[in-house]
Amino acid sequence: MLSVVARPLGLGASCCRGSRRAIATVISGNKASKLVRERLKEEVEKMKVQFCGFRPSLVVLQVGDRDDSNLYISTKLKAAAEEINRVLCCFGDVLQIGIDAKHVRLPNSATQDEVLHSIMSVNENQTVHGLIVQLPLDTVNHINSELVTNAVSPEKDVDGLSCINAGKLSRGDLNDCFIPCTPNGCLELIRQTGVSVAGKHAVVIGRSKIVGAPMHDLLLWNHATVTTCHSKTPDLPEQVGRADILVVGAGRAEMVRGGWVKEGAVVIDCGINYVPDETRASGKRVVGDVHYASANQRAGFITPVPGGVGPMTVAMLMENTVQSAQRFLLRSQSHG
Ligand code: NAP
Ligand code: LUD
Repeated sequence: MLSVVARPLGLGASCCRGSRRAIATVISGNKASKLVRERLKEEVEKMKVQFCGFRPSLVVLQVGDRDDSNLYISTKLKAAAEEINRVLCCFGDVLQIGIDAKHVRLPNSATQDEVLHSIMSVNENQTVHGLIVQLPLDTVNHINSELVTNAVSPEKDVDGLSCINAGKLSRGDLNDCFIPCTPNGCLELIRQTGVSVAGKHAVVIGRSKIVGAPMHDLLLWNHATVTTCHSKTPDLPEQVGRADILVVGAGRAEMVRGGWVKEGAVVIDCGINYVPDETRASGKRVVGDVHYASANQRAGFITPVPGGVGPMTVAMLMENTVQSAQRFLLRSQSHG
């Protein structure tokens, strides 16, 4: 069995050895996501046998051609696709689950009506179980992204971004909604530490619809006491210092300094920020919202960037798609 934490549990919590501090245990999103994807592969194989070749199906709708969206979408498609021939497989160690994933790309000149029309046609297609609209929309027109996200049928909204699913999550109806992939991935990483959420003080930085707000709800309904911080929070270091569990999704490169972090805390860094780096061929590198080198001197557990939350977002999209297909099968059975 793969361990997703880089040191045995129990050694993870920060402790002092003489005057030298122990560094935090790294929670590997790469390893945790592999475990999830392996489990899903088995579930999809079972569905295929039991329901005569049935396969969960996902559509990823993109408007425009942003480089970052292209990268994230290609990771999602690779994780989903059925492995036809292991020898011909060119996706390195990407483990493929057997979800039938389709990428629909509209040009950046597409109008709001055209985007809505595409969504409606996927909503009506009974062979598709999951639909996501990759954000942000890259468009030359004015498109209301709230309207677009809410046009996705709640039964196919495997991103969990429609107001129906978000409302259910905020009320604690966790078993009757799709939980947004990034917060769900963060919770899974927290679980991997062995630290229980119930009764802990959790601090979330950010209140976006895709990360901060659903993370707050998910931690709350897993019985943490939650403080959510944002750009108008006047005493961010103080708030961070109270966190047993800290989840950061601010989009500010290395903003959270190690000195703010409570000793032994679980630190989950959602940030994906590209900073200039002349030592790299690409001229840039990716860093999180947490200053890793100083935070890992105080945290008990910490996620790296890359290789932390990002891969879990992808794994949780696969999980929601398989769940949606299972619900679809249950509904069709109960309708005779
Ligand atoms: P967003 O929509 O820009 O929201 C950022 C949030 O952070 C806002 O609520 C904002 O407050 C708050 N914030 C900004 N600056 C702050 C500051 N100085 N102090 C305290 N709060 C501050 O971004 P997002 O979509 O949530 O994404 C956040 C980060 O996570 C980005 O780096 C993004 O790339 C990354 N991300 C990663 C994944 C993944 O899978 N790893 C998934 C999604 C996002 P206000 O509300 O007051 O403006
Ligand atoms: N929109 C997302 N927009 C952006 N990182 C992702 C993401 C994979 N509707 C909708 O997929 O869930 C979404 N739904 N998002 N994101 C960000 C957000 C969306 C971010 C990172 C990764 C998906 C990922 O695989 C890798 C890592 O962190 O190790 C590589 C990072 C790198 O650039 O090197």
